[in-house]
Amino acid sequence: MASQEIREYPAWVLASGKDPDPGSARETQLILSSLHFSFCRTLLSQVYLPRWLVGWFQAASEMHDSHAVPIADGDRTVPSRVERVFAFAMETRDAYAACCHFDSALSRDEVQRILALTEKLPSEAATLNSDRTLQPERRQSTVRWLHLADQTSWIFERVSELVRGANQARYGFDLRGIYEPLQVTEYVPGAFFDWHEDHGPGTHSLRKLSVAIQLSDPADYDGGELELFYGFEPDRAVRALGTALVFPSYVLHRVSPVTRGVRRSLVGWVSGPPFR
Ligand SMILES: O=C(O)CCC(=O)C(=O)O
Repeated sequence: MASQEIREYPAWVLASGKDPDPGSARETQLILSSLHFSFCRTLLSQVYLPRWLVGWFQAASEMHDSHAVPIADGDRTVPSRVERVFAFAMETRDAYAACCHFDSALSRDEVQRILALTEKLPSEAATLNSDRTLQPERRQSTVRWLHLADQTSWIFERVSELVRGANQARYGFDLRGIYEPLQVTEYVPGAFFDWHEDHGPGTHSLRKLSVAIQLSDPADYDGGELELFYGFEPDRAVRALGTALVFPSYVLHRVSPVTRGVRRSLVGWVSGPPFR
């Protein structure tokens, strides 16, 4: 039936509430197209929408369109498509940065305290993903886990402070807290961690900001560069002991193979409801 057809109209049809071809379109059919909203399009074509809802949609769109920059399209005037995409008010984060760097986030003494606490903990081979698979071709190192306890709470507080600051200044993510133990990673010669994101399926879908703090003196090892990829080429993290990096958990990063000595790092993840 003609009224059931999904027709490919430019997106402004919904925006303006005007039908470019009033003879054949049904008022209850909302037709979206050129922005590839195929999901919405299919959904809307399958359901009956009450007239009041359609009217509300159109009124909301028209209110927005009064601010839209009109562009000429033949003999019609239509709102620009860019304006159309931003149909509802959204705030941009102009201060967004793919990575926040903190000099001396931990003092030498604090690093020593963390290493002393960690020495007593069992060490295990580092795994990948939330199902914790061993993939030595992608990651080789050992890890120890610092759980929240009286002796460790100051470390969690320190990590939270860093992340809270970075989040307020840069990201504005909806964060709820540190839901995983902190990881102390040890890289001996040959150890490395290939390009990866900390974000992913399962529990990792809640990870939003990652923190990595250098626990080794740069003179004590070679290689073991922490690199982040968010532009056109990798960026190297500052190696100085106590330096912290905070970055969105979806940013690609890696640790190149250590060629001499031992590199240690403290890594944490701050979580919140999945990105939406
Ligand atoms: O050792 C580091 O600095 C970073 C480790 C890392 O990328 C991770 O554990 O996800």
